[in-house]
Amino acid sequence: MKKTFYVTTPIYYVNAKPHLGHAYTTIFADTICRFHKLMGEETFFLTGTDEHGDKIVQAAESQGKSPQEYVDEISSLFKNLWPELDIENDKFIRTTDPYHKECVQRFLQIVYDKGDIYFGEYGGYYCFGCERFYTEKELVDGMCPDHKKPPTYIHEENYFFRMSKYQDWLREYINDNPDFIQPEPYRKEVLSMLKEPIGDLCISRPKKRLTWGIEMPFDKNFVTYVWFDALINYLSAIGWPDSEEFKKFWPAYHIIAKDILKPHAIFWPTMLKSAGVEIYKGLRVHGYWKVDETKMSKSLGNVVDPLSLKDKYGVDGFRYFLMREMHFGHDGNFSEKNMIERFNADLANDIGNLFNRTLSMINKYFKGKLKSQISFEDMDKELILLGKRSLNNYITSFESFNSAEGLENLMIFVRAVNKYIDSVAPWTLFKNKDLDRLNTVLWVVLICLRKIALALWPVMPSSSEKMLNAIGLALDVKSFDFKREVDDFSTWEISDNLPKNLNLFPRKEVFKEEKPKKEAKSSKNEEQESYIDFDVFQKVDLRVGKVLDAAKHPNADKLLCLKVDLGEQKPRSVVAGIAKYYKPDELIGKNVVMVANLKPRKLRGEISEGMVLAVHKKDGLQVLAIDGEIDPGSKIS
Ligand code: ME8
Repeated sequence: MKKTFYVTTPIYYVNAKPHLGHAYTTIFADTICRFHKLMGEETFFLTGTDEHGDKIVQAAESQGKSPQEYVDEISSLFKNLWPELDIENDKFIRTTDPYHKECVQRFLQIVYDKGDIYFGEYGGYYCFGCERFYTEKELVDGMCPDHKKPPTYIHEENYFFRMSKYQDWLREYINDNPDFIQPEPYRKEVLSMLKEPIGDLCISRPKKRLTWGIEMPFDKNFVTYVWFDALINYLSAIGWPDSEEFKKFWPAYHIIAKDILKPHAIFWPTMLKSAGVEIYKGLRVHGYWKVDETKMSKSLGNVVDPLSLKDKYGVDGFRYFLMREMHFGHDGNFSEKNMIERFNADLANDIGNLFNRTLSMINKYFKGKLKSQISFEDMDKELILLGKRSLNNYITSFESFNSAEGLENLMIFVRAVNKYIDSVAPWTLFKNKDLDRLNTVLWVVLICLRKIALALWPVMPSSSEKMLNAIGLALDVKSFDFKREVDDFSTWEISDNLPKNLNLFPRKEVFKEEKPKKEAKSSKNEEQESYIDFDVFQKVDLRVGKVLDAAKHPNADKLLCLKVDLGEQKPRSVVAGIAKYYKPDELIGKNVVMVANLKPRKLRGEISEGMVLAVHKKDGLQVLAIDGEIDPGSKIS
C-alpha cells in the first residue's frame, strides 16, 4: 500500500479578500503536497474558509449584506483564486457546509457525554478581531497585542471545555514527540505557555449576542465558539469518524503561521484527546510576510494582492520567489525589487539559461538527436555524485517542510551543471571534432536537466512540465518515485527530437527606486548623517549562537568555517575572518554574538548564513562571547 500524506492550511476568515499571506500558506501547502506526490505517496490537501463568528457578522453588516450572502461572495474569491495560482487542493471546505455542522455537533456531544464540558459564568476581556478572551496578563498596555485595540469586557454564562484537565498530558506529549511542533522555537514557545495554567476554554456564545454559528447540540440557546467549530474542519472534511478517507489519511500535518499557534498547539490536541481521536501528526509553523518590515494584515490595511503579482511575474515566478525567500519559521520581507532580483538570478540566468543553451547546443551539434551509448569520465561521475548529494539534501529539506533550504540545495546542483559546461567547453570539443566526448557531455547535462526539472515540479509545476515535455518525459506523478530518480542517473530514454530552444524565464526589468533628491546640507545636517534611525538598528537581529564545530576554510587561510547553533532546526554555517586569531578548537563551545538576519552569501565557495561579531584590539581581534549557560538563539537587544 502507498504511504499517505494529509496536509492542511488554516481555513481563512472571510472578512476580507485573500492577500499575499493566504496565498503563501496555500502555495506552501501545495508545494509540500506535490513534493510528497513526487515521492510516490498518496496525498490529500485541504484548504477552505472559516465563516462563523462575530467578525463575519460585523463585516457583512458593514456592507449591508446578510451573513450568508456575504460569506458566499468572499468564500468564492478564495476558492477561485487557488487554481489561478496552480494550487491543486483535493477539497475546499466551508464551515457553513451542512456536513461540517453535523460533524461539529457530533464532536461536541462526545466531549459533553464524557463530562468534559460544563456550564459556568465568565467575565473577561474579549477581542472581536481575534474572536477570543484575553487574560489581563496577555494584554499589552490594556490592548489586544495583535490588533492594538482595547478589548471589550464581557460577562456572561457559557459552556466551558475542561482543557486544563489535559495540560499535563499535552506537556508530556510535546516533550516525548519533538517532531510534533516545529520549527523548534515554536515548540519551545508552546512548552513555555504550558508552564502557566492554561485554564478551561469558553466554547459557546449565547444566541442573544450572536446567532451566526453552529448550535450547541445540548442547548439551543447557545452557538459554538468559532475556534472550536473551525478546528474540527480538519476532521469533517475527510468524513470523520467512519469514512474510508478518514481511515486512510488521518492524522494530518497542519501548516499555519505563528499568529494561530495557541489554538492549534493547545486547544486542538486537547480537544482531540478528549474526543478520543488520534492526535494530529504535526504542526508546522511559518513566520509572517511583512511589507516594508511591517506586519501585513487585513486590519492594518497594507495588503499585497497575489493576483496582480501573478499577472506581472507569472505564476511560477511568484511561487518560486515565495518558496525560496521565506526561511521556514522566520519572517520574510516582501518587496518587488527582491522578487525581480531573485527571478533574474535563479530563474532567468541559472535555470532558464542552462536549459536554453543545452538544447541549442544539442541542436547545433547533433541536430537535436543524441546517442545514449556512453562511458563516463571522472568529471562526469563527479558531477553526478554532486547531483545525487544535492538532490538527497533537497529531499531531506522538503521532508522537513523547508522549501527555501530545499531550493538552495537544488540551486547548488544547477550552478554545478553550469560550471561543468563552462569547464568542458563543448564548443571546443566540437571545434576539435571530438564528437563522442561531446555527445557524452551533452548527455550528462541532459540527464541532470531531467532531475532538475523534476525537482522543480512541486514549486513550479507548469514550467517543470514544459521542461520535461521538451526533453521527452510526460510526467505522470501518480506512478512516480523521485527517490529512485535521484539514485539512478544511468538509464533513460531521451527524445530524439529535442527542440532548438526553450525560453522559459525571460529576464525582468529591475525598476529603479526613486532616490530622494539630495539637498544642500548644512554641516549640522552632515553630522546627523552619521547617525542611523532607531528603526534601522532594530532591523539587525542579534542572537547568541553556540559554536558546535569549527574548521579551516578549504580555500582561504584567513577564514574559518563554523557550525553555530541558533536554536533552529539545523545549525547555521558561518564563515568568519578570524583564522589569524583563533585555532578552530578554541571556538568550540563559545556562546558568540551573531547577526542572524544577514542575507546568506558565499565566501570563497562556502555559504555563510550570518556574521560573528568581534572586537578590534591593538594586538588583533577578539570574538564577542557571553559567559555562562544561555539558550542558543536568545535575542540580544
Ligand atoms: O486565523 N504572512 O484565519 P485568517 C504569512 N480562521 N501568512 C499570513 C499572513 C502574513 N502576513 N497573514 C495571514 C484565521 N496569513 C482562522 C484560522 S484554522 C482552523 C482557523 C495566513 O484569515 C497564515 O496562514 O486570519 C495565517 O495563519 C492565516 O493566514 C490566518 O488566516
